[in-house]
Amino acid sequence: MRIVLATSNKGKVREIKELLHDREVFPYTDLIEGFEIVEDGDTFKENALIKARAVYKALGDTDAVVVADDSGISVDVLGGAPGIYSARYAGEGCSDKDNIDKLINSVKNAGFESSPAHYTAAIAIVSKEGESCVHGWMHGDVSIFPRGENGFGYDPIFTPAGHTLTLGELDSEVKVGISHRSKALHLAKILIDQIKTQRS
Ligand code: ITT
Repeated sequence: MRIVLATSNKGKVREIKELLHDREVFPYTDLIEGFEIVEDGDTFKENALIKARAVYKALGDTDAVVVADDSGISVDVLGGAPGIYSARYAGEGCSDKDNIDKLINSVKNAGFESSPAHYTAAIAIVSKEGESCVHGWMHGDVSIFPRGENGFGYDPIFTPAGHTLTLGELDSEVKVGISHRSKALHLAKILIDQIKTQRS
């Protein structure tokens, strides 16, 4: 059963492939030309479903099982920002570094050096059997002092609860064990297995 990832974020592809290592997984851009998907939902769930539906439709392969991830970081002292706007916090087409710099400035301007924060991942699955969506969260703190180069996105400024190193410093296996994406994918795997059983 072919699982197609509706994402063009290389960091997500790397992590999802690692977590679904025992299955046949392709980023959709290996199969068709990448295209822009307007993520105009109000929640992680809505945006994940928008991406999964768009890629399922574009593939034209009714047997495909399409998996999309919509995720982001919510910072307490910023009232939950950037949330669903995490990828484009510093503007359309900005880099991870631009986003980190903007987040650091926002936390500083609010008068803090750190803040409780959490990552959310919504994983949507779209196939001919129907649509579903599951979530996972990872809690911790963001700090205005970035450390480490591992991971992607906001990882150099995020220290997971119970750890002293940032996700930029921790090995990828540690992140896989505790991340929002891993937790959501654990649930997604159960749904993917149900589809497989239904088809056999
Ligand atoms: P696709 O829509 O193509 O999947 P994207 O990067 O635009 O890629 P999102 O709209 O879901 O994806 O935005 C997610 C952003 O949230 C991502 O770009 C990071 O800035 C941040 N993010 C999500 N998960 C993260 C993680 O595990 N580590 C660090 N940053 C993360």
